[in-house]
Amino acid sequence: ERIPALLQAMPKAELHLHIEGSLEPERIFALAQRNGVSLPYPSVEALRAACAFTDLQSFLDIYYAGASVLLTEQDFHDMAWDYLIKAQADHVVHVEVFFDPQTHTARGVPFEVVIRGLKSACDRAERELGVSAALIMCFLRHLSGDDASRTLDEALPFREMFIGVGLDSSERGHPPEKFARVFARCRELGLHLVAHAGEEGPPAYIESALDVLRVERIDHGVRCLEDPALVARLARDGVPLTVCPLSNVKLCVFPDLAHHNLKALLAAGLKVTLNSDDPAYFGGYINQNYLDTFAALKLDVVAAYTLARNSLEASFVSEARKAAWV
Ligand code: ES4
Ligand code: ZN
Repeated sequence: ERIPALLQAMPKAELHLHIEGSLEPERIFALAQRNGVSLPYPSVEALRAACAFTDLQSFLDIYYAGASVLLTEQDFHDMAWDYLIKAQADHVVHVEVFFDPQTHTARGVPFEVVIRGLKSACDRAERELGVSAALIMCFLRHLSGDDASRTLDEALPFREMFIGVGLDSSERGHPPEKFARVFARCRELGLHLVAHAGEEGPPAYIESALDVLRVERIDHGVRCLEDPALVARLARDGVPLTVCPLSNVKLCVFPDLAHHNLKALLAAGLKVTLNSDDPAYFGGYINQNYLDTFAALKLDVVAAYTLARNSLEASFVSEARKAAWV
């Protein structure tokens, strides 16, 4: 078969990757030891066993526990560097990395420690790996809009170190409207805007992410198919969806990859991209998402090129650099 070789070798962009979700269990335990942090799991095996998720919240509980071992600038640098090495091996030429500052500042880790550690790894990847890497700061939607606004205040001295903002964490019961004011501020600052919507939440959240937050991309968005008028709008406007198939299966959005709606999303003319979300928790990095999804859905070479091209086009790099890629 030539498709797996093509999927692996194709240059691609990763646009939906939570850096805290790239912490492998072994690394979590090593950092817990190094930093004297105690974990609610006695061993790597116990942590892995706890990773039988039933929904988004059951995952987030473990994800936040895992992130609690991160304390120093070096910790954040090492985490991002580990990921960037793997991205290079998967022929990722550009990545837009999500990070969750509130998870860390709430534990007393200064914002500056988080962003300096991550940014130095991104800059190093550009120099040493030939992978371009940019940061997108995500607000936690289970917290308040005011909390997000205070986080933006803390981030302002580091404005040049990140390219955009996003919205993640528990979706149900936390509509985009909660974050209208902080996103308006971010827009004024010239930041790129994205939001998780339509992963577990209803299509109406995708609509309000577009209309109220004015985002440029939708993270996940797979539930858009429940609203044909919304699908028509997303297709007409070429709004990219950053789909994460292995994540969707692990969080029980679909029973298995064979039942994933990726094919229907593509058939509807949507600008779909494939991404890994939280690779350490969901069973694979970006190429694993491509390989397993293509095998399960029997996708062809045309789909491979379409998805890779979409990922490059949907990225926030300059149009000049895009022209050299595609
Ligand atoms: C996340 Cl899969 C997913 N959904 C929402 N928020 C998240 N944070 C990390 N992974
Ligand atoms: Zn996500």
